[in-house]
Amino acid sequence: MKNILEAPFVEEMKKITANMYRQGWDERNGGNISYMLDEKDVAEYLDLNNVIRTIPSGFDATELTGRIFIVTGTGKYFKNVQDDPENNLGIIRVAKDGTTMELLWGYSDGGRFTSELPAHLMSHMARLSVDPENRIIMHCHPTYTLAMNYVHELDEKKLTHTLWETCTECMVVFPDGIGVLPWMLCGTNEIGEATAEKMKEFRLVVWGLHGIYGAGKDIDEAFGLIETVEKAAQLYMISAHLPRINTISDKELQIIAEGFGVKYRKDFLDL
Ligand code: 2HA
Ligand code: ZN
Repeated sequence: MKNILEAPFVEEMKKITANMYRQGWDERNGGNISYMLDEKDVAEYLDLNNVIRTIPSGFDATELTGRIFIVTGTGKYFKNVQDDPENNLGIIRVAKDGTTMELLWGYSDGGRFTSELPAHLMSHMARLSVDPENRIIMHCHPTYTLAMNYVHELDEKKLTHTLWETCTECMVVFPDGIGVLPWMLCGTNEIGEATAEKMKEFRLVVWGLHGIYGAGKDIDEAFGLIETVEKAAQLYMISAHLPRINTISDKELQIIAEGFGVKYRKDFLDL
């Protein structure tokens, strides 16, 4: 059996949590990531018959029975993952009943997965239903995106449009737009269900006055989506109070979409 601390998926989780912490998006225990793994990859590092303990999740994820995820721990700090992955991360498998998680590795101080597991697993189900390649759900509190939540309407079309017209690359990176939820209590099955509903349509979902969710086939895709939104939100926040002289027009947004051959939300433009 190979050393789990050298597994590429553990390495990836260490690198991305450290990077996101450095961006200032994951203060204290803010943010969480879940990454669906291939059973055969995990089997090189762990005995899949050795369940350390079982942890009830409080919601039904029967569709994901047998699926294995590496997930950040509740109350754990992104900044600490790199130095102590075994305590701050866990590898869990969805048990047959769909509501129990089998711990295969990690959470070594007796901890458990993020309180946002309902939003994560329900979002995995939603994304897999439209994109079988999806592997990552990522949540964080990017500074400018969040600042924008206080000064911009929390409307999917308006928020997407403002970001699209702020930065040429936005239309290319998230032509499918951004879903938006109003402020809701986090850590609940309700916000999980609402997030998953949006995830059927969007890879990005803003949690109003809280943060953002990104989804993707790998860490680069999920991170790249959030990073691009955050860059555009930063440009918006440092320029929105100044007189606007130039902007990318809807016609130009259409030209970008057609030039790059991306399928975009035409209903989010006013042509
Ligand atoms: O896990 O970010 O949404 C801490 C959070 C809750
Ligand atoms: Zn959060």
